Amino acid sequence: MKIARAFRFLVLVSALGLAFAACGGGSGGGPGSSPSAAAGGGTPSLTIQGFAFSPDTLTAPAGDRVRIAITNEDSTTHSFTLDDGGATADVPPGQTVRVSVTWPASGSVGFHCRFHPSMTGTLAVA
Ligand SMILES: [Cu+2]
Repeated sequence: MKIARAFRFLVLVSALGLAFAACGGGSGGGPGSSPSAAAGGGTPSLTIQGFAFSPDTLTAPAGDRVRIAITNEDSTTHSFTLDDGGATADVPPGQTVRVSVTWPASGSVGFHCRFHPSMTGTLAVA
């Protein structure tokens, strides 16, 4: 009984994951990589549009390893770069890039776009 319920939940989560993947689909040939990493408490997402991060603040528990999906809806390359240098990734126009980030132990850490320093945001401890 319990197991059946858990299984159903897993199926639902997988379906959601597929829907997400389908959404981001550009011109075919997408990465066929396994979406199994989604099993760690959800993947927060950031959208870049109009030279701004949305939302500009993400929260997670202190010290968590979190995978963030960043989608660039502008027509120029942006980046997601932690102010403390802990992670960086370029995000080409129209694409979604996933970055693994270790959340700060306390307080918050800023992030920015290395190409456009006026684009900023914050990772805050929940
Ligand atoms: Cu930028």
